[in-house]
Amino acid sequence: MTVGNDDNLDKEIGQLLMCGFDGLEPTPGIIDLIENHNLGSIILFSRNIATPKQVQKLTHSLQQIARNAGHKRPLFIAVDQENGVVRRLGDSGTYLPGNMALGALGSSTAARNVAMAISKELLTLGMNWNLAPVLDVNNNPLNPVIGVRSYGQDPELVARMGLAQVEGYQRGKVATSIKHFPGHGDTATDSHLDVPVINKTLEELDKTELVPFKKALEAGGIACPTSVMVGHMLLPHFNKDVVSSIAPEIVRDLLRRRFGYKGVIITDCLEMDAVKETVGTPKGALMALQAGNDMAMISHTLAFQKDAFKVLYSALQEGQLDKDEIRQSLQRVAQLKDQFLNWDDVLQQADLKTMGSEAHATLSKELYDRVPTVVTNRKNTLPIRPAQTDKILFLAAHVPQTLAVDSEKEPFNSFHASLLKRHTNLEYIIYNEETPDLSQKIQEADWVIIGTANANLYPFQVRMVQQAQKLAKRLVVAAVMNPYDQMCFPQVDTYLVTYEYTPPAHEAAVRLIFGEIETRSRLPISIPNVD
Ligand code: NAG
Repeated sequence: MTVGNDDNLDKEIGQLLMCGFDGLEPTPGIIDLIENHNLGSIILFSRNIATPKQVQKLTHSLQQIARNAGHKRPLFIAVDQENGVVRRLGDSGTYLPGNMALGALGSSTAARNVAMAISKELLTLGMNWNLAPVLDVNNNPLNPVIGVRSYGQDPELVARMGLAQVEGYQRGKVATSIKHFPGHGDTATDSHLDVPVINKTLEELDKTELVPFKKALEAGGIACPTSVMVGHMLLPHFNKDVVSSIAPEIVRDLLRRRFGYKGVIITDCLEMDAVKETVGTPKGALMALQAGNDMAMISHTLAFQKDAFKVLYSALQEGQLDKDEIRQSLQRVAQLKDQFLNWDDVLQQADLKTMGSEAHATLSKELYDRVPTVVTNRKNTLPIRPAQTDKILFLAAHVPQTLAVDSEKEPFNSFHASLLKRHTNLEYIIYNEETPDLSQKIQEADWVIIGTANANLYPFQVRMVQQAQKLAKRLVVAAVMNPYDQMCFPQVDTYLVTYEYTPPAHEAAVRLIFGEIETRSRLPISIPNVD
């Protein structure tokens, strides 16, 4: 394999970066990085994806640009298609359950089938690397960024589901990243906004956080994840100064040496505040490679991406990067490319009929019908049987932003649409901090349905639920994000969870509310204050 000759390391180092850009077609900035800096991997977001046809054209042009610029190997084109609340394909792809919904089903076959279906859609669109699955164990109800992106709080469940999905994606010829090593689950801080501190020793991590990662890395053959993404958490027992993604104690000592991981190690996005606001993004890229990562991710800003290249070129010249290590990283990335990519395949345009195919739609319906969980039904309010003239009041929380990484912004519109299909005497009110008193409407309605989204993080919803619990004739509370909301109103009699606010998850929840289907899932987490 011809990678990493001494004299051309700076010509090759672009293979160790993953960058994103803002546009539905290649921008001058990204073209420059591919043509003049040998940028080897691109990350796409919702901003790059409008229609299947457009995105297919986009990925094809990117590959063509790389080919014409003399790249030895095709580009990796990556995306966060975690499913559930973090999905970049939008309406271009089939909705399939995200991690916690799958955790609630507990079926590794379902998890594998989801991954296989998604890998077909990704490949059709020219994306060959899914930055998934999340292997964080969500054992902190106040976690603002992982939550339903995790399969649950049981490390064994997380491992079982995660392994099935890795296998599904990779069988479908899509590379994976298990993330966010060594575990972003036990923190109440979002690394997009600040530095989460995980004050655990190795022994403690070994019991929970590391279990799924370790099991995944021990898996052989096709089920062994092709890459590990290292998150930005401060683990003072390992390194007091810098976050995990740039700490050699985590990347080189723990992941590479102790676990003996031979695949590609990539950082989480270095533009997140945990890095950007501490060491800075370009320097973060250098520190990432010095710490033992093979790849550094810079998702958004061209100026940072260009500065990172500058920093890396001069580091190579000044001997701040170990050339042997860089050569090994280049080798790992090249090997991964050879495993998944070839020019003929990436330059061919796949049949768009795969997108949202009949088979995928059937899988989606079949799985989502099993997703929602009725957690509490003390007065047997569920299923509801409203008389035609009954008034249903649907109160939906408007939360400013449910998750820094999510894709959808108004969580309840599809819930409302599903209710309306079944009952027209329905009033829909989106409520927030400022909503004037609704006691009269609540008292007058025959049925009140309240939608909450991370009520434990946005407490104005708790007040609304408590008021309705006192005043409503019959009340149903549905949590459409984290299932933990009930910890703030444990006295509520009727509580169900959907694990995500996607249209099919809402349709299934409404089917459950009206008794068209029954609960077939189990909460994959426990709710504090509730037995
Ligand atoms: C980060 C996400 C990561 C994703 C990456 C690229 C966290 C902690 N990190 O914002 O999952 O793969 O961006 O989009 O959510």
